[in-house]
Amino acid sequence: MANQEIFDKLRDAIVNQNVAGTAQLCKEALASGIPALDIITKGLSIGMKIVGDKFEAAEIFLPQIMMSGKAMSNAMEVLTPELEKNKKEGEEAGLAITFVAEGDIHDIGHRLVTTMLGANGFQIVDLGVDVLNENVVDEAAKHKGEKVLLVGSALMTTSMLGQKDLMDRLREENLRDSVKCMFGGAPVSDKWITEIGADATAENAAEAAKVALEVMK
Ligand code: B12
Repeated sequence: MANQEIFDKLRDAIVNQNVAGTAQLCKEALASGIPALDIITKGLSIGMKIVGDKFEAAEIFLPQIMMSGKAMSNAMEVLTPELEKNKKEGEEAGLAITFVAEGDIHDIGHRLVTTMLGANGFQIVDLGVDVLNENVVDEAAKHKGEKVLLVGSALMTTSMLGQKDLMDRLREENLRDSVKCMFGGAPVSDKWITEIGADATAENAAEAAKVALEVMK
């Protein structure tokens, strides 16, 4: 089967909420030599984008997105160990404190970004989802003096606004100069990053790892 056909099948498995079958398709794609990152970016993520568009157009509803999300999570269980196989040993890029913004439980992209940073030599502290800014600030304070990158995800326009508050708190606590700040997720733009005085963003997990290494140099 041509690779494009495989990517289309992966995309459709997500769109059709194929909870049991998506992980199996990933195993088959890996067995046919397709890299895990291509399976995600050229297949599964395109399916998730379609699901989001259909939700916005009220063609599908929350139970359906939950099933697609479950299919994606199952797929990530198969793919994460593959992404970690290419881990760059011995390269200490610094410590990445990763988290999803307060009020936001979308964790698929967050987990992907966290995995890619780990695979690129970062040590990881993963604070999880729906994280209060005060907890992020506390964690940053704990590691003052180390090379620290804050890595925040927000998938909703509402939760993204909390990133400004986080930047303000870091300044108030005199921690701004001891950490780099990278934020991402669909609503985050370069303009927003400049507006709140953060350091960087990136469109996807692979880019996030590249940009993170650059920022920490
Ligand atoms: C799956 C999903 C869900 C699942 C989440 C499952 C899970 N475990 O994560 C469930 C069903 C739980 C859900 C719930 C809700 N959702 Co929802 N959801 C989605 C959906 C369809 C896909 C998100 C996803 O996983 N994409 C796939 C991953 C791989 O991509 P990603 O997250 O964008 O991450 C990539 C990049 O953004 C980037 N990135 C991510 N993080 C970071 C961080 C850094 C630092 C960097 C550099 C890059 C980066 O790299 C990632 C990998 O390449 C989106 C639609 C969309 N197009 O995004 C809506 C969407 C985000 N949801 C939405 C909404 C409204 C909700 C609900 C409020 C619905 C409701 N009425 O209850 C709730 C909110 C729950 C909450 N409090 O958080 C809206 C948000 C609208 C807005 N602009 O505010 C969206 C956009 C749908 C829409 N079009 O309306 N959702």
